[in-house]
Amino acid sequence: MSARRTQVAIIGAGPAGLVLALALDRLGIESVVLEARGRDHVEQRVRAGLLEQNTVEVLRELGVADRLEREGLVHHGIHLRREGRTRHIPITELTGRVVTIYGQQEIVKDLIAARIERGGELLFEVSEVELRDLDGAQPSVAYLHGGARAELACDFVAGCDGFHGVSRQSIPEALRVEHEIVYPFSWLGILARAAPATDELIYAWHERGFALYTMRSATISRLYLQVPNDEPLADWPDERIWAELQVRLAGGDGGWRVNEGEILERSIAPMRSFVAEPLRHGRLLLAGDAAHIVPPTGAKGLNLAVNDVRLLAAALGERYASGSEELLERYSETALRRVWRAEEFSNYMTMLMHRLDGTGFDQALQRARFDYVWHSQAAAHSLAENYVGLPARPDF
Ligand code: RFL
Ligand code: PHB
Repeated sequence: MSARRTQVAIIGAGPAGLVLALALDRLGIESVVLEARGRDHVEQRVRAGLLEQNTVEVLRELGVADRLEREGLVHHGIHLRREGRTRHIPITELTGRVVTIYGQQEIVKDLIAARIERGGELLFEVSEVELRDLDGAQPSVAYLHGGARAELACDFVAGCDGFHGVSRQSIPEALRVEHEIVYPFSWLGILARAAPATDELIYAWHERGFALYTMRSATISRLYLQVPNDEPLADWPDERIWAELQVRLAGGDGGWRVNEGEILERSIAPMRSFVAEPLRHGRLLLAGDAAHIVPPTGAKGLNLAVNDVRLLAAALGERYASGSEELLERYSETALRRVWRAEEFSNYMTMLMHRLDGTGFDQALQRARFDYVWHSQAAAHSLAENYVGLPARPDF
């Protein structure tokens, strides 16, 4: 058994854990990142794609945005479509801010490369991770790596291990409150070798179900379809996926079509809203999907993870610079403010855009909300401001 020590043990090398490691490094705080999966796996995992300006600014400050700035696609608006009619939301005109399309796995590659280049520790394929003595002044993390057991003593543990990680479960149930909505639908997502037939994202409501047209580059499209929960992927051969996308995304002008191509990746993800409170238990601090999940309709999950660690790095920075734990004590409350804003917006976008099987009342409310966004500048402005992300502040 090897025994070692660091200042902050970071569990998980997703966007939250990696951004935190680089931010702490900038502040002269040492950390070790422990990741369950292999490097290839985390670098290939296809997930988010839409970054708020706040997120890009954090990555830029950390010196990891060069490739993002070369290859990312800057967008100034989105299209909402329903029954063949399209409402353009001119995000930049309304808010002065932009969003950027750049794949999460590309960010993860850039973050891992920077971590290794800067000489920080990052262990892959770590198993049997166990958090110990979180209540005391001397917590530690026990784990298995390369066939050997090890124990890492630390001052703080950052739980950045996603929704299925061990960190959140390490908070005693009696001290944890969990809020959850499980939606009665999932998203089937594909990545395809096809030039996007749209310059901006299209969110489409359709009586057969929601569809989203997004992209990764000038030659790669990313598309999503609302499907029932527990839908077998085997029921969706290529032809069915494309036919459904053509129907659901169709515009009013008959000639326009989704560009089809080789499907490079496909998966089905459930839709959930989830918040665990508080984000702090003793020396354990949760960040990102480990503490909260939003349905992807609002494109907020990765952005929230980065915002959590922006606030957490500042709080740990103050702790090591002055000994004051004031910001750390407020971390949970501060981070949860933006989390709940994003939970509200993601739920709103989800309920606005999906096919609902509920009562006629729910469907009529949905239509009323849609008409409001359609005809009101104030409603469009509110949607744009939430979508682009409210500016980052020290307390939000
Ligand atoms: P992650 O990315 O899940 O990383 C957690 C890491 O922890 C590791 N791990 C462990 N390591 C050590 N010990 C253990 N016991 C461990 N258990 C787990 C895991 O292997 C993993 O490497 O969480 P993080 O860093 O908090 O990042 C969150 C984001 O990944 C997530 O919120 C987004 O992908 C959500 N999301 C989107 N967010 C956006 O901001 N914009 C989008 O456009 C967007 N689109 C999406 C999305 C998520 C989707 N899916 C698949 C759920 C689209 C989809 C379809
Ligand atoms: C994506 O590009 O994968 C994406 C974009 C916007 C969303 C969800 C996913 O709302």
